[in-house]
Amino acid sequence: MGSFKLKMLLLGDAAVGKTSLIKQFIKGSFAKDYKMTIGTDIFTKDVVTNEHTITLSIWDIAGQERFKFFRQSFYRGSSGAMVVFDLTRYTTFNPNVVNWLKELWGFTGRIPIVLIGNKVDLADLRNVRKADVQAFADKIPCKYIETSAKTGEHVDEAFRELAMAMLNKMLESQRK
Ligand code: G3D
Ligand code: MG
Repeated sequence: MGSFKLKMLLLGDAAVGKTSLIKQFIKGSFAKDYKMTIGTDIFTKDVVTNEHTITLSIWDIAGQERFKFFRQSFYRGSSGAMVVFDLTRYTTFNPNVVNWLKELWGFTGRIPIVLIGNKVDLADLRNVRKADVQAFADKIPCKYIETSAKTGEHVDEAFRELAMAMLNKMLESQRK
């Protein structure tokens, strides 16, 4: 049984649902810290597996989506990221997911990501085809999950998936 503390980020355009996803995931059980200087909220939650406890330090870009200048210290030391887009607004997926990925990996190298199509509950307003996103995710490659921060659908799974990917990558690099 091991305990690990890992930093993860939520990236994506304004209003795609990053903060809502975090709030849905952590519900009552959170500690929140605010880094005023860099405009970032930090939340903490444990993910428990059969073998390990992973304490996630979850960094929310918190309204600084347009200010690249602030983001160097945001990215530093992170082990993984959720890249979130809004299923009702196509440009938040294409081209903007690629832009977020380039910026992220430019700072961190190729850390694990999970791609999130959020607001799946708004079925009538949907503007992005699942097959198109899946084809994109297969190329990267990364896991693609459709969530609703409103109903909670697949939200826990998304965070667990990323936590496991980050842990596996860390354990792998320790073995080398
Ligand atoms: P951000 O942190 O990425 O900027 P927010 O996004 O979490 O602030 O969410 C932006 C708006 O989208 C919010 O609406 C929020 O309630 C809504 N939203 C987030 N996720 C979902 C979802 O899965 N389904 C639906 N239907 N709405 C969602 P308001 O009106 O408060 O600005
Ligand atoms: Mg936000």
